[in-house]
Amino acid sequence: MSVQPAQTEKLPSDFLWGFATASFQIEGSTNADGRGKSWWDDFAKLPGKTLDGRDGDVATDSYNRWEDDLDLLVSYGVNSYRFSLAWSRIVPLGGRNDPVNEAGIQWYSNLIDGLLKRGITPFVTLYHWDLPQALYDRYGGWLGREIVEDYVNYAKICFQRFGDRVKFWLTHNEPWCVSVLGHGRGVFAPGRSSDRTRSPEGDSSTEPWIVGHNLILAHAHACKLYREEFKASQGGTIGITLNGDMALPYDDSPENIAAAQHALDVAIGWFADPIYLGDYPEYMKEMLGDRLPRFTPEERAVVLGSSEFYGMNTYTTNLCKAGGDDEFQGKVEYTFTRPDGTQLGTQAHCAWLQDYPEGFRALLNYLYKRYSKPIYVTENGFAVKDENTMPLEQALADHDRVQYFKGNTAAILAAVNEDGVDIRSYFAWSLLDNFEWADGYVTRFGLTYVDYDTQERYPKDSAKFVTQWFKEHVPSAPEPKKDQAPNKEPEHLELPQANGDAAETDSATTSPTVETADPTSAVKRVANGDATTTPTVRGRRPAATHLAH
Ligand code: PNW
Repeated sequence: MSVQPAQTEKLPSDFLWGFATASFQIEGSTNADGRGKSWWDDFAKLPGKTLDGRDGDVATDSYNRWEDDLDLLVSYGVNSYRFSLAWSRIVPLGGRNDPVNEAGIQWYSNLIDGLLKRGITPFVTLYHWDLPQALYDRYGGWLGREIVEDYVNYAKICFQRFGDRVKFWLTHNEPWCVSVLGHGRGVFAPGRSSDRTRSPEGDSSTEPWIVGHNLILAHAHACKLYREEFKASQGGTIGITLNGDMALPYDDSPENIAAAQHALDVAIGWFADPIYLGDYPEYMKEMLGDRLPRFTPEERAVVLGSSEFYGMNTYTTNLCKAGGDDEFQGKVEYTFTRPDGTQLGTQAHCAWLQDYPEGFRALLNYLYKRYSKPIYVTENGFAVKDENTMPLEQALADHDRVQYFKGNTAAILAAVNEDGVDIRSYFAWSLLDNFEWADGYVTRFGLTYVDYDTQERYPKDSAKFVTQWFKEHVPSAPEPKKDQAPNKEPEHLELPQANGDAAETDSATTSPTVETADPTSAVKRVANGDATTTPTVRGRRPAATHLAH
């Protein structure tokens, strides 16, 4: 009798995997074909704003080399590619009464056709941080409520012009970063902060919360529009993607257990709770009082349920101690050093990132339990320490990045097959080394090395690992039998069900809390599948529940 390979060792055959990029980080050609300025264009040129003093004018030159980049994707064997549209290429001045730039639309249209021709599913972000400069000059960008209408107008153009071919939409990338890094810490465009050594204007105590509110409303209204006017005919799905790293208590003390939950509330719950559960977390209301805007009943009705899935960008895990006055971390201190003095994982080039796959698995479980939505992992990656100063050969042998992806792909597999988490995509950040925002080109996140003098691309060992891993773990979709294949128009391609088929948890509106103190024990219990029994979901075992109750 032949033994079939165990199903549990695989991901579903419709699992999307590939690499992610963002327009400003790769395109360059900032003056080409009628593109308007984005607020990153000039910000990056201000002295001291990027580590190496370099800007995004050339980046990886992908505006010119897009076909080579698509061929690179083919060589990696991906079935999907996540990229973003530059708002200021499509509406150069950004606003709802401003002209549309056909040349910009054409460029993205060619890119989308190029992907489809190669059998690669486009996964498109509408806003990955490159706001048209004109909207900042006009009313302060995300600080002005008018942005909601302008964003929805831009989104509508994208649905109209690309929605016949694009079936996966992300409204915003990482609104926490736009709010906090752009308007609180002042390290990303537009660089606003109360710190007058950093910025001549800004109020870090109020502006990030206003910006966050407007980002949520813009997201929600774009989703509403998509569902009312496009979804039925185009058959796609739409959601937001949030950054957020696992937060584990530093030790067993009740205040540190609470601190880990507070960290999650501010990093993730700030955006996810209104969108999936209906309101800001209680902890944020307490912490901020009337500095936190409130949703009117009308707003709440648009916001709640706006995102059809959970878009997840995650990089690391933090150990949390109560204390400090940093509101952007929920008045919680982060460390990678355990009580016994050991490090949580391997240190990356950037201070905020260590490798800890157990945390990734725990976060997948936490999010699935708390928000009850299918999860699309839209970013995950690692920057090897000092890679920028290594000779090419050495940089290509990126052992630490390979280890990172080994751990996190295993975590995905276990979360799907052992924990029952409904995960539908994995995009490694990033296809290429690229413009890493305030880090300039110093920090390299690519699985492909870019020589910035020649723009040559060289696959790193990590690209080879990821490619091979997904080849082995995503079964190619079975060819439909002729007599069973319905006659489908492209716009009725079968899509993963985005609505209402996630775990039916009994606690969708309660607040699960991080319940355990010793991070390793929390994670071991996840790994051991030591979960409370809940009804089986979609034929898979239920999500582990002990990080959430
Ligand atoms: C994400 N942090 O940004 C972005 O979506 C990408 O554009 C970026 O290149 C990538 O991660 C790597 O940094 C982040 O400070 C930027 O915690 C900063 C942080 C997290 C994510």
